[in-house]
Amino acid sequence: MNKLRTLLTITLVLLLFLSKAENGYNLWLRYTKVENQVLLKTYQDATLNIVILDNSETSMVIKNELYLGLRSLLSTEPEIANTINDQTSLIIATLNSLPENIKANITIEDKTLGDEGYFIFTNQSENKKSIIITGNNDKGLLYGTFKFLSYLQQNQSIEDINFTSIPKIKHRLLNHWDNLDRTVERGYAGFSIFDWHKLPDYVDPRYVDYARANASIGINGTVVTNVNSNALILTPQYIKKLVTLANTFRPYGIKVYLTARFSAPVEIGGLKTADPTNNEVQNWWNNKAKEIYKLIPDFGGFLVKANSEGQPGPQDYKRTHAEGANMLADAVAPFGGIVMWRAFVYSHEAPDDRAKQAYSEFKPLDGKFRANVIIQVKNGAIDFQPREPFHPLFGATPKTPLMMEFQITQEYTGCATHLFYQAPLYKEVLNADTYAKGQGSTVAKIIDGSLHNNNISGIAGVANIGNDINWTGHPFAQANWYAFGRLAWNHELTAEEIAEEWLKMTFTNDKDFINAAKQIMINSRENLVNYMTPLGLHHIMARNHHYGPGPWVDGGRADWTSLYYHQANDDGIGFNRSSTGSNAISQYFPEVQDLYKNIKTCPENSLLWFHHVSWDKKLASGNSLWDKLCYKYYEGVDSVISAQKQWNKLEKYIDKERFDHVSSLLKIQVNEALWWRYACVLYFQQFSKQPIPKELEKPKFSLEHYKNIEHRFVPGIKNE
Ligand code: GCV
Repeated sequence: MNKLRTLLTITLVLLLFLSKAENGYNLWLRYTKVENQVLLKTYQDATLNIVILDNSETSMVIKNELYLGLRSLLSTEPEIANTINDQTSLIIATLNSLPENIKANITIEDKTLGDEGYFIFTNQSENKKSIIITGNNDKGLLYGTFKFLSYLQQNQSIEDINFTSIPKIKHRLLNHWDNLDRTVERGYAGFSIFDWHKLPDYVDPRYVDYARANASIGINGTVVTNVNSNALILTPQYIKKLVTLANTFRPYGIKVYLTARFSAPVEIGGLKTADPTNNEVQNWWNNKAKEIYKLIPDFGGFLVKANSEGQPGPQDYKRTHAEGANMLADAVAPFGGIVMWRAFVYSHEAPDDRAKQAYSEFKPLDGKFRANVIIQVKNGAIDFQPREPFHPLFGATPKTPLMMEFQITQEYTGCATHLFYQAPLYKEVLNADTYAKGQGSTVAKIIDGSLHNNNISGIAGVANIGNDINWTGHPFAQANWYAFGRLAWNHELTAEEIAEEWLKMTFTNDKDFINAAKQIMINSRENLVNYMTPLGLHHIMARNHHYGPGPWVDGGRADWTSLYYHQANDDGIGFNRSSTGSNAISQYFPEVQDLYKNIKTCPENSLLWFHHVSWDKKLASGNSLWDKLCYKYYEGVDSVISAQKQWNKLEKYIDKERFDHVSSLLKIQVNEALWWRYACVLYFQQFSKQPIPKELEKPKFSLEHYKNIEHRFVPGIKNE
């Protein structure tokens, strides 16, 4: 308790110091003074009397956050007490500890709030109005407190506030692809924030701010190690280090999870096999689980990447993914742990279309997993592309819960130099209709467990966090972390609502700024698709680091080349996944097949994902495919240039540091969008053998020039 108190104090001091410079460290928790604050107007007193009727570690966190938030937002010192008196204007208490006279005014059934939900309302008793934040337990109070603060940050009216919120998804996790040496696979914001070398004794105050940020958006779990995992993390030395992280995050409602290397019993356990049907192997994992839970009683469980991209797995012993997952599930089940088993499996030795392989592997295993296993599925069947149709596994396994894996970090979408707001992408997938149980069977309803009545549900986002001062490299990349958390809590929110909240709390409440910046964010997704991979193109990025265009990438593993995906030749371009091609389309329910199967009616934005289309084919818009492809690449660049112009008009509204930072990155983005456009148009022109429409600007350089642009030491991969 004392240690935590000291840590919180250090954090407070650090925050006050850091908040002087607008370097982005404070994320959306800036808590700058809000003029004409409605709270003060409503309560008409300069002092806020707050009572927190709880004594847990989480309550201490709540107290600190309120103090930090209110004293900056309102420029007034809040008084925080343990007993209610006439002056009390804000009461934070669990339903159990609320005084009876207040409880009597609550109509909502307490049990409907679940473990994490909260209820904020205005209580009127004896001429005195007060705001009550309540829930079944202290986690709900914490989430409610952050919500309350966000009302103030956004200067929203809290007059007669009455707001209930319950998360729709149970496990809301970040996945860190962070290595123990602090490099971050596909990370573009510096090194890992987890300093394993100095753990367990040095508790970086940044861990607390990380936990605050996550708690403020409802994230309740973190997998702190890379899915390409290192068995070392399961040794006693590292488990001890993990204890410090677990203890630091616990008051914020965040559980820690680990990735489990399937071959660990051999690598660190001295066994000769990791075969999941072997008794010694099972015992090894059972004992490992016991060892972890003894030190971390609320340890969340394991995330596993098996038999994928060279990772070991049950298939090394001719066992199925279900046999592998169940062994680990049995080890953690007595302690309430879960296993998140990834469906990201494909092999270049398999003759089939990569897009089909996960479904082919997992669909037959439906119903064969233990109750505490959840299959983690990427949003699309290839790999986090700027646009992919939803993964065909969604809806296909009624007896097996599936969780979503989104990528927050921008591996294929401009690393940390492109302004790319991902909520529109996330929403497109969540809202997609799988037709698994007729119309309205959205992906969202599958992952929240409501469609198939699963008792476990989850969503994961591959983190974009590093030790850069602003956490995410690009200032706007913070919005993707924020949006992920908000949608994990409530997938019904719109991309616009989330952008607006984030902008207000991160920059300013000025309406003109919000409207303009929101437009830039919302448009950024389609702009990026247009200048990178329009009309359903995919995976045509540079080899390995995936930074910049590489439609010419060939050689080595076929399914890691661009030629495999775009299939451009003299006849046309695109991957034929219809019944005359790989027939990947057959993995979807009939209504979805109907949408995509016909080249004439397939939505243009997914055309080349499903069809090989001739260059001269007239599209619905009236253009030939070749002309349309060119127009799209040009439109993408033009829209980024106009976003840049819009941004440049916003200088007067915000601080110079962050304005300049974004301006410089937009310059890079414009140049890189041009690089993408010319490289792709010139490359594909070799096959179309047609001129670029004459009204479009001609490329300044030859294709060779673009092919020769080489980037060394791109972050996020092992560089040589
Ligand atoms: C962690 C892609 C990425 C890899 C990543 C893999 C995965 O292939 O390029 O870096 O590995 O996805 O999700 O496992």
